[in-house]
Amino acid sequence: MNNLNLEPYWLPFTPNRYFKQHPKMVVSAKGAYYRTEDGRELFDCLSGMWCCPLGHSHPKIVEAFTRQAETLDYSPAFQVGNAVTFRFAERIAALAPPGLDRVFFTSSGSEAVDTALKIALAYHRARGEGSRFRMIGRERAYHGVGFGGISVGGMVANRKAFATAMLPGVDHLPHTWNLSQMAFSRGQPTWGGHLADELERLVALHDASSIAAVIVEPVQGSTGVLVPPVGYLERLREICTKHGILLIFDEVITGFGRLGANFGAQRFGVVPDMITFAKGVTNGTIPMGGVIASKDIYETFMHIQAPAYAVELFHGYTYSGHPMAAAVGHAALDIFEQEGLFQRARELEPAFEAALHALKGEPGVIDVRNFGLTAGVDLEPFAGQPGRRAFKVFEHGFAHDQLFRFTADTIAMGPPFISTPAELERMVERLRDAIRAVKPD
Ligand code: PXG
Ligand code: PLP
Repeated sequence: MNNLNLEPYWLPFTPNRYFKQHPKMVVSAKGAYYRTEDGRELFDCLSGMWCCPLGHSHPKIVEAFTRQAETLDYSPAFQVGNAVTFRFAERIAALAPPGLDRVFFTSSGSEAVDTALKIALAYHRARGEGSRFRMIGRERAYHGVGFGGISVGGMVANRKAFATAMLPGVDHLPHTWNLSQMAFSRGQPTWGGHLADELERLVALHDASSIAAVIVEPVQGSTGVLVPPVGYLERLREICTKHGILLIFDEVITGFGRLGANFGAQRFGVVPDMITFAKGVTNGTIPMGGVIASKDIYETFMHIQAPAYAVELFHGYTYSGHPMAAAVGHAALDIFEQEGLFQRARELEPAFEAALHALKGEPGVIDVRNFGLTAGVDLEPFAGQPGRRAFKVFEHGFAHDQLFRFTADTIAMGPPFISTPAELERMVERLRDAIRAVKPD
């Protein structure tokens, strides 16, 4: 690859100048490992970017992919259907909590979020409550990079350059992380459930009649795995119900077994009005996302005052319900089911938790959080060098056969469900080595 031209490709969410000086390249992947150019195997500590829980190149997925490509590689998304996609919607609906059983497909999580926000607006309008236009997001949320997603999102770097183009009328709940109250919590923190009452404050400020939806990740993933305090999601549900506000769970990371249940909704026992999903639905092999809406939402659209030949929702993508993605998704669901992998994720959780919390006391480790097969390890930033410490841990890991993921000075972990306890143990030990090794510039 010495003569590879690195210039034309503009990498997403990557320091392009640094990368092109110090490229990190992988050439293939199998199971829970990537192979590097120099022939080393890297353990996939974040399951790709949270999207490959079954590992890479699973033979059943390769087979489904090939068969579908030979049978029906594409079919128009609008006005035409195919059985592979209809059956896939049925299977996704069956995995969702009762009452959530209508599936709209997109190609990514960002599109899923924008779709859910648009459904919320159009739903209220169809019910004669068009005054409900406000969206409530949360600080430290990641809802993708569409204009809707960055508006309800809570990451300043993703917002500041685009401030003039945000959705109008968006407000934010406070995030729930508090170092002094919950450092080194295992599972859900016991402090912080009361922070959901901030929603009542926003309702009092804006009036319920102007609020369309609240969107939250059950566990905030991208900003370092922030686990909801005990009682928090339940309280959000109560307040939304009381005021006729739709509750959207963005389960792009937490869906499809990551929390040891079908969705976070089931693990937490809280049922939203819509769930957004992506990533694990196809094991990351083909891009796919979507929205699972309640039957009530769907039926509202089916009862609009218009003839049956009129389109009910003016929204959709060229690749909505792509048959290749649906076929691969069927194979992924088959494997999840046949190998009991959501259950396995749940079973791996205690050992994963114990190994990670044993990092307490290592240099600069100020917090460890975990839930399901997700975890965040916070490092004290090097003085005057925010983000540098975690970046160096990432580079140390790359040199020592672990593909870590970092955000600011947090290391995020989300290993494949097929990981063995020994692999999880080794991943954490390599993290320990890296944390001990890195020094300020
Ligand atoms: N919602 C949530 C909750 C997400 O985590 C998106 C929406 C957007 O999905 P797409 O498919 O448009 O990227 C996400 C994506 C990380 C990481 O390292 C997380 C995401 C993407 C890339 C990296 O935590 N989450
Ligand atoms: N831009 C142009 C010019 C298009 O014709 C289309 C779709 O037909 C799009 C954007 C949207 O693309 P997609 O449906 O893949 O989101």
